[in-house]
Amino acid sequence: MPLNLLKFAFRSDYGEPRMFRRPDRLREEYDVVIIGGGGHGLAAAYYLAVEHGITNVAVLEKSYIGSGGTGRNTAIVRSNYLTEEGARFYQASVDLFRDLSRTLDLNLFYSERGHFTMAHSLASLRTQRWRAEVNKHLGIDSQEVGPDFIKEKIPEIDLTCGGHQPPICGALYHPPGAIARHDAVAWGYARGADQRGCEIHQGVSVTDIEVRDGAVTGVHTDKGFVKTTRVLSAVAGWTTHIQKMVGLRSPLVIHPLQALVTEPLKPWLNAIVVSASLHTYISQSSRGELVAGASLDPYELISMRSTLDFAETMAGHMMDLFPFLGDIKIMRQWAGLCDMTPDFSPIMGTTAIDGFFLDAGWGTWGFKATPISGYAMAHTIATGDNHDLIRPFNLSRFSEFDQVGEKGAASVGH
Ligand code: PYC
Repeated sequence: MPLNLLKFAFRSDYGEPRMFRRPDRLREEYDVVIIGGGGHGLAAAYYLAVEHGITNVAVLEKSYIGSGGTGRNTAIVRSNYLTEEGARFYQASVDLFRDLSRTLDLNLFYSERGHFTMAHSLASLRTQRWRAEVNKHLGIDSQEVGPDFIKEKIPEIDLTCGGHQPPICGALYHPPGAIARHDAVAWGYARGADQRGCEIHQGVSVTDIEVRDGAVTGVHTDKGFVKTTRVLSAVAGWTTHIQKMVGLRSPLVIHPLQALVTEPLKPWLNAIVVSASLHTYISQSSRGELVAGASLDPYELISMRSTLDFAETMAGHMMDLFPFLGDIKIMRQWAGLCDMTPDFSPIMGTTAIDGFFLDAGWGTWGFKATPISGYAMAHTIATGDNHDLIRPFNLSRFSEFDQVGEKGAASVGH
């Protein structure tokens, strides 16, 4: 072993640059406190600094950054949504993602693969056609394709599903569909926010939020109280816990969502394959692993345990689509928490509590929205006015009967 490496291994203080600083204590007061150090919270901090010059910002993360939904999703990025509001919003995210490695000066392994939503019935094909038409109307690259096209692009697929499932009769094809290195997105935003003066505090739990006369005045944490008049909650599966601290109600329910990766294989799958009927999505990561996920666990639960039942069902569906995977080993499986809304759209923006902002309702669709949610929430916090792109997603839509129904495009049937 080279001497320098040996010396490095035995050093007690590592001289290597860290991605971001670790401040040892909280300040007395911040202009903005962001609860949740996932991609969304960190992106909001980054854009508050970059776009609005607001740098007296604390991101409070009870665990380590990216330990929640950011590190637990299957890293799919797409904008082939069913509603105009949704498609426009997610397309703005794709636009930011495309240049994000350069923006953050960090390789995010952003890789456009083409995204197929397979239909196994005429009813499903009709939904895919509907999505394609909405997308085209907004200039988003999506089209309905037939079995020959699918087979040409993905020669390994068994369109008959081995006779175990209804055969694939067509698909929604969305060429910009991409995957990215999800942890790196969190690290990149964290580093960018930190370099501009924002503070990232890991291992700090928020225990309460102080509200006086309908306005936020501070945040209680297990490391002390901090004054602030603006709080963003960006905690996905923990939103129902935080919203109670300010007395807000929302229609969110929390379900686990499970996923797995296989052992690495030589590259063979260049597309992202989703089957809405099998509740299955599969892609191949830059490391060669197949990353696959299912629909929500069918019960409300705040727990991130994995189940054998999921692994068995998932393996079966992977083999329905790609029978030769029968000998491949599953390496890891995990679960994340999904804060589900009744209309399968997020909840974003201002609330009835002055200075309390919500970035929630990310269900199974949060990772792809990371850049634009950060951008739009930063605008909303800085100006006090909801960014145009997120106006349709305000919490008030549930009391005003103005929901944005995205169930047909939320990746897999739920
Ligand atoms: O919305 O693309 C998506 C997705 C993939 C996995 C879960 N949701």
